[in-house]
Amino acid sequence: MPQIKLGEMVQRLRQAKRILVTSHVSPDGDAVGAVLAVYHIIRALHDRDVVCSLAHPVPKRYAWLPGADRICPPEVCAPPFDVAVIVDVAQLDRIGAVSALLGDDTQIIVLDHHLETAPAGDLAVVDPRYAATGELIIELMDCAGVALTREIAECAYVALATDTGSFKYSNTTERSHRIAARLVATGLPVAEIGRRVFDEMSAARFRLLIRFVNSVTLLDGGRIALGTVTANDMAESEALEEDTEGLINFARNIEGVDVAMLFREVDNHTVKLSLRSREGVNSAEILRSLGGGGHAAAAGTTLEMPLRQATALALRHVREALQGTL
Ligand SMILES: [Mn+2]
Repeated sequence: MPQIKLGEMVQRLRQAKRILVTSHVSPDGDAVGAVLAVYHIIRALHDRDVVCSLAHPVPKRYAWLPGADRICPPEVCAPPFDVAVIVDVAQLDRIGAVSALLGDDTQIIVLDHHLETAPAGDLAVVDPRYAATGELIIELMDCAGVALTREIAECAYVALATDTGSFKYSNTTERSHRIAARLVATGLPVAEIGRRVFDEMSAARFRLLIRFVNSVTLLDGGRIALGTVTANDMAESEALEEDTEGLINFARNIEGVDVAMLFREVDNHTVKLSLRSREGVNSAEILRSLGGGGHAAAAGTTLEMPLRQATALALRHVREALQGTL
């Protein structure tokens, strides 16, 4: 019953005095877009204190979004907050250092669309049928009776366009397009947004892309594509963490590949693993026993072990999952 809960969320937002809005570490387009759309919606409800904070910096490709300059690192935000709105994630350990801003009296409101059975929070709408948290937030906006502005539209459009891979992933629904149509109708420059968000890349990202592509190997008759980004690749390319976003898609797009794996070595004992899979193979399920989360088609986790060990372990899980599938 999302509508009933959304109504209750609006009530709580109206009554709140000081509101914190946040999302997950390593923020992507949906995280940044949803945080900022919620920010503009709350500001339209009342002009009370609203603080946006993310544990990691906003990636450059989203820095032009209206309000992005208001997103602060948690160190410079002063609690207390009576309400915290957490978007695009449902677990408090995923908001990183921002969790230090939550007090015992802070009411936690969660809005998310990832597969999640036990969301944190006093009030949560978690519905994996939504392609992006940005979609849910437009429903929150309607529920609150807030008029759609160009600012809200830009933020929600980026959320929606990134999480649906430009409206081409299987999570894209009729609702995604209907919402997008409303957003575009506010006069959005879709070509310019598309260029900024999807096409443009820094020279550092290009150098990293070359290294990543060279690392990709095809295993098990081409069903598994495995690529690696080492700490050395990052340093030599002078790349930022945000430059790794989407690299895995090049591996996933190879004909015949059922599962693409990207291992990113953070340091000697930490590896970030991303998984992408075709329909019929559930990435989130594969990574569940490895502490991961996400969607059926795209999931990720962090493995606290050296790269070689992480690769062997994850590969074993993927191979087990592929056994018995065609
Ligand atoms: Mn999302």
